[in-house]
Amino acid sequence: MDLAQDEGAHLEIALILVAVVVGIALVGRVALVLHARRRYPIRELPGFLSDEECAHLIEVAQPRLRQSTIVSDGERGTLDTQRKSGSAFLDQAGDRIIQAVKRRIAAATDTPVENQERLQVTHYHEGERYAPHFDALGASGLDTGAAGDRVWTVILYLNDDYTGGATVFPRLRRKIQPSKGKAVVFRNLTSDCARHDPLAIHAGAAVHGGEKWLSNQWIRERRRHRPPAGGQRRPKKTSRRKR
Ligand SMILES: O=C(O)CCC(=O)C(=O)O
Repeated sequence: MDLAQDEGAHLEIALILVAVVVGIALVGRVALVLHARRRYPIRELPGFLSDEECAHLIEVAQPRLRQSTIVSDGERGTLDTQRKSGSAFLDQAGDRIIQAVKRRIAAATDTPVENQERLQVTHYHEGERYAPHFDALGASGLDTGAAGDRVWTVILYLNDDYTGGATVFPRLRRKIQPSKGKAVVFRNLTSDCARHDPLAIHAGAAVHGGEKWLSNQWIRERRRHRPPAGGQRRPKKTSRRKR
């Protein structure tokens, strides 16, 4: 074998080794993502809301929209470039449509209505988005109080006449395509509620054309509101859950 042949053989062996290493890394990556997807199911419920319900939520929210904020370093109400949108929390008192939507969410998630926060409606203009984040408040250092943290998130898509704006779960390599009336349900906490689930990180991708409307229902570990006067009271908790 002359020198040129020798070098050629070495190059071939090196290329084969690189291909084997890259192949193993890719297969490993795919296996990890498949495992993560199996461990972390996301439910998609098409047709969860009617067109009338979607229109109603937008109509009630529109005059109440304020620039969206995030929870950061244990503080609520922080303005931050990672979340660009407008949003409004809606009261259910006296609104039969919102009450019906909340009851449906409670039934779909097998959780009490009393554990729900107020419904939030979010509106994105073209170019706006929400960078990857956790909905669990403990993940941002907030003291979550007696109701505990946000166990579940239910996203409701209120329109779909825009481009871009998918909901993305980067660690699952999963993109949820919004469609009007669809609900998406995912869990924010580990099964023992001790901390946030790292797979729950998600984002609202930038809207490329048009405007995007959605609603968030966050569901806490325990009830949030006092029962009406004369109603049954739960015994007071004496110890806080570790988080
Ligand atoms: O815009 C989206 O698709 C996701 C919204 C979201 O994650 C949120 O509002 O917390």
